[in-house]
Formats: sequence, structure tokens, C-alpha cells
Amino acid sequence: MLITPGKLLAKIDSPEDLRKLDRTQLPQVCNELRQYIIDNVSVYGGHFGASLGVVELTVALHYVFNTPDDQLVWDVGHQAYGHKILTGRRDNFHSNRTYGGLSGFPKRKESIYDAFGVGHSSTSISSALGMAVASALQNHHERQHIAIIGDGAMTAGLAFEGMNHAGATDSNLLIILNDNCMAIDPNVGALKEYLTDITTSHTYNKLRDEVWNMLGKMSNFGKSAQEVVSKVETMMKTAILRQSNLFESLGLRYFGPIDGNDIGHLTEVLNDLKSIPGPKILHCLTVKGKGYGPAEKDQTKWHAPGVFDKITGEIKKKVYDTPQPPKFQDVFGNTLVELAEKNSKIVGVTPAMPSGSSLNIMMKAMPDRAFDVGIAEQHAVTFSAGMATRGEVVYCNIYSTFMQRSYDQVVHDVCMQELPVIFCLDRAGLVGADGPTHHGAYDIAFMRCVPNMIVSSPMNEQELRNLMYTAQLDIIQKGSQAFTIRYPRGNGVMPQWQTPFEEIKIGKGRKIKEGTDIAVLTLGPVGNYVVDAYSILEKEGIDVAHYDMRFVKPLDEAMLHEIFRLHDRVITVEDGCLQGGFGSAVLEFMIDNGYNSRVKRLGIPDSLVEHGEPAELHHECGFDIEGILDAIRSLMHTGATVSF
Ligand SMILES: Cc1ncc(C[n+]2csc(CCOP(=O)(O)OP(=O)(O)O)c2C)c(N)n1
Repeated sequence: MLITPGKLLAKIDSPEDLRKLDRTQLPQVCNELRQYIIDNVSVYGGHFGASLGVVELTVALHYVFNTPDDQLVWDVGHQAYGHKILTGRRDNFHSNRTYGGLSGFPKRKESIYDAFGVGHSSTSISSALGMAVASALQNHHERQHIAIIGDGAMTAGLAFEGMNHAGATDSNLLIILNDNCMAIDPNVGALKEYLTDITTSHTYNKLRDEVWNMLGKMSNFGKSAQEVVSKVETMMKTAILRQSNLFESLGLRYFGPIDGNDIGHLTEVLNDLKSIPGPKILHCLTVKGKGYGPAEKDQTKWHAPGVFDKITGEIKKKVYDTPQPPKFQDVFGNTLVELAEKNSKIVGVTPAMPSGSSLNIMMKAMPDRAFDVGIAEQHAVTFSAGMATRGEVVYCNIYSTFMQRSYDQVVHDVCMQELPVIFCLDRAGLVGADGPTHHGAYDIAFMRCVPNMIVSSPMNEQELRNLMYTAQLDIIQKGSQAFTIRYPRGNGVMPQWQTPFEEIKIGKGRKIKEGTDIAVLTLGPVGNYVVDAYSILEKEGIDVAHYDMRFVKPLDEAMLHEIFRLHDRVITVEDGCLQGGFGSAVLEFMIDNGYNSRVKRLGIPDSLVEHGEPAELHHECGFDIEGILDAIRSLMHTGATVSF
């Protein structure tokens, strides 16, 4: 479907074209950009509310600053659609997030305007500071470095580490705090309260108006810039510091709050700030979903709504005649409440993903026992560890990819202290359209090498429930090991998923199918591909044995002895990295025990897998049905035993 940009937007092939326009034309550019985002996302899907909220900021930044020489660093990057459209990617924007198309996030390989690749939050301040320091070292003192960070992303420790460093330098760094009071769900924590206080403070606002009036009068700072700055500072310091401005106390000059959806004022202010040296922060208030009614009203739902009817605001969902399997995340959310009803020690933790993880079900049912700690994965893990020391049974739910942030906390604060925290890793494996920054590729490898850690993955909803049930039984019985349960994004395979709880013996796999020709060992839902391949293999006269191993640590050694005794051809399948993953664990067992079967491992290769539909990506990596069939056929046609 052809989406036509408005008159002005159609002529903007790069920010240079934008900068040729008259200031008075900018409101129209904003309208057209907003409309183009609505037109595209309604048809092709993607992130939505965040990009609408920063339309004015995006236009103002590219209008005022000399991009790409000046460095714009978007935090998280889910709000950068307008930036992509203004920087030469307008006509290809329909391919956003599709296989072979544009990435949904800024990406260095994609454009020189994407100063830093993102996807995970709170990296913008540190990376922009690094650029600013490098520019100074290279004598590019005129270059500007701008980090655009949301109030949600600002809650992470990394953002504070960046500010702590920046405030002690004289770097040419401008932090734009895009404050819309939202993360994906409403933002949480004391910082949020602080930002609201500073926004509504009467004294502060009066002073701010005076300051901006004064700045407004100075059309060109020129040589008087220093003088103005010091006057501004004196005024700010006397009044703002009296209120102990957090950012000022970290050594950043604080400006704002201003209306970040007012393009006229924004361009003036940014222009003024260009002449003010040193690290500084501009606090902008914006509305997530700005300009599209339904998205302004229900900001969580419209964070990434999927395709929708832009006229009625109806989000289009596929309609089915028969009951469909639930999402794994909902099985997690509902099962946790069921377990917590029986065991008052059970609590839930999420770092800023209540709706993404479905912990919001428990937050609603048991608000005192479910915690959203903000975008703070490291804290989420250590906080869980602290609760575990006092006997709480903690289900800490973190997306596999974001767990990478908290690895030291897993090692140092949980496993070394023999604390039994239960980690539920959602979005494990290839996630699809979000691409490489979000694929949960590495967790099997990085979790299985840590002592005092159990690592498991359910093949279906029933196994997820039973693993969740088993994890808390294990704590009650032993209580000294962490327990990881990894499961993917999206739906399972069992419409009737609310089965009675059954304990799964830790480290026990299950043989799903006997067979004599070849053994296929799977971990997690990829096992369903193998089940779907049975009938094709049968027709081809290949008798496959299939084992759902369930645990990668501890491995089911008895089962593996049986497998290697009976089979000289073995295939392992996992939705995780091949380096150090499940297949590697099976190989280690084989070598350590003196077997020498021919083993083929299927999984994520040692290269970045880009974005696309999960089925496309599984196919690319060779572990969809077709890939598994090919591997089985080719192994059947090679000599079996390897000679060493
Ligand atoms: C480390 C990390 N944790 C969690 C996420 C998931 N996530 C994506 S956007 C988002 C909310 C960001 O809020 P904010 O920075 O305020 O931006 P807004 O969407 O409000 O514009 C979250 C939690 C992430 N991208 N990175």
C-alpha cells in the first residue's frame, strides 16, 4: 500500500532539506510527519506512542543542530521513527521491522544519522558523553552531542552513572529529558515523583519564566554568552538549588521544564542552548501518543498496538473460530497468582515490564506482593536476592535479552550466596521484529555455566506451569539453588492449558517418541517443530526418537547414557546460541563419557540474526521444520560414527 507524505515532508530527503525551510513552516512539517507515522504504523505495525510524542523534538533537533556532524543519540530508539523518516528513510519506511527491511531502532549500519545503535534503554548519556570526550580529544570543540532520554529510561542505574561522570567534565553534552510520565506502563519510583514536583513547583516555574524571558531577549549570545550563562546560573542556583535540584547537584546545568510539544519554543530554546558550554540537561514535557486521541488516552495499549484502523482507532486482532493457545506470558502471569494464592511467601518482581510479562495480573490481584521496580534489571535481581535471604519465594521475571544487564547480580548476589531466586526469562530465543538487540539468544549459555543454578525450558504451557510449580517446591524442600525457566514470546500450543500442577523431577527429561534411526534432543518449544515433522519422516521411512530434555542444567544423564548407547546419530535443537548452549552441553557430556556419536547441533549461529517474523528467522537459522528435516536427512545419509 502506497503511503504518500504531505507536501513539505515529500521534499525532505535529509535534514539539510529541513533546515532550508522557514521556521514558520515547521508546524506543518510536524503535522505531516505525525500523519506519516500514523499512516505507516496503522498499516504495518510497530512502536507508536513514543514516536508521536517526540515529533516536535525530532523536527527541532534536526532543524537546529547540524546533523549528522552533531551527534543525536536516541535512548532505547523505539521513538526514532520521525528521525528515520527525516533522515533519508521516508520512502523505505513501510519496510520497518520486516525481514530485510529497516530496523525498528537506530542502527549504525543503517544510517550515518544513527550515531549509536540502541534497543536496550539508558545507554544514551554514556555513549553521547563518550562521543563528546572523543570530539574534544580530536579538537572538534564545536561539535554538539545530544542524548534524548525518556523519564522511564532515566530510572536505570546506567543513566546515573553517565550523569555522574558527565557532571564532573566540561564536555559539550546536552541531555534532553523527554518526560511523559510513562515507561511502557506508567513510570514508577521516587525519580518520577521528583520530576512531577519540579514540574509543578510554583517558585521554580516563576523563576524559569524569568530565565527564559531573559534568554529570549538575547537573540544572539555571541561573545556575551558566558555573561548570560553566569547570570542564569546565579539565578538558578539561588532559587533552584535551594530546592536542591538533583541534576544541578550532579554538576549538570538544568533548564526547563518546557513544553516539548511546542515546536516554536523548542527551536528557540535549543538554539540558545547551543551557545551554553558544558554538560547540561533540558527537561521537556511531552505527551506520549500526542496527536492521536486513542493513543493519548491509553498510552500503554498504544505503546506498540499492532495494526489498526486509523479512523476508528480499532486495533485489528485476528479472529479465530476455535479457542487458541494462550501466550506464554499469560500462562506465567495466571499461574503465578494461582501459586501465590496457596503460598503466602510467593512474590513477583518485574523491571518495568508489568504488561509485557503479564506480572500485571498479580499486581492487580495482590498489589502488596508484586513489584515493578522501574527499568532497573540489576536492581531487580539484587532486590530479589535480598527478599530471598528472608525466606520470600521470589519469581523475578526479566526478558532474556534484558537479563544480560544483570549477569553479575545473578552470579554474585544470587548464586554465590546460594539464594533460591526463580528467574522467569520471557522472550527467550529469537523474538522477531524487534531484532538482534532483543533476541534472547545467550541466556542458556550464560546461565548454565554458573554454579548453584538450574536451567530449564518448557516445551508447552503445561510444562511451564509445572516448572513454575516445581521451582517453589524445590525452594521449600532445599532452598539453595536459583532456578531459571526460559520461554519464548508469543503463543504456546495448548488451548486447554490450565492443567493440574504436577512436580517435574529436576534434571529429568521425557522421551516423547521411540525410534531407532536417529535421536533428536530438543529444549523448549522448538520441540513442537519435531513433533510436526514425525509424519513426514515416517513417510520417508526414517524412524526418529524424540526427547524433550526440559533441563539443560542439570542434564538428564541417565537419559543421555541411553541415547548415546542406542544412537550413533544425534541432533540437538535449541532456540539459543550454539556457542556454549544446550547442544554444547550435550557434546560435553558425550566427550566426558567416551561416546562418539555423530552429533549435529541446530540453533542460533555465531552471527547477528536480524529482524523478521520468528518463522523467517528460524528458517534462516535452520531450525524450523524444514531445517530440522534437512538436518535429519543429511545425517541419515552420512556415515554414523565419527572416528577420533
Ligand atoms: C534495559 C531495558 N529494559 C527494558 C526495556 C523495555 N522498554 C522499552 S521502551 C520502555 C519504556 C521506556 O520509557 P521511556 O524511556 O520513558 O520512553 P517513552 O516510551 O515513555 O517515550 C521499556 C521499559 C528496554 N528497552 N531496555
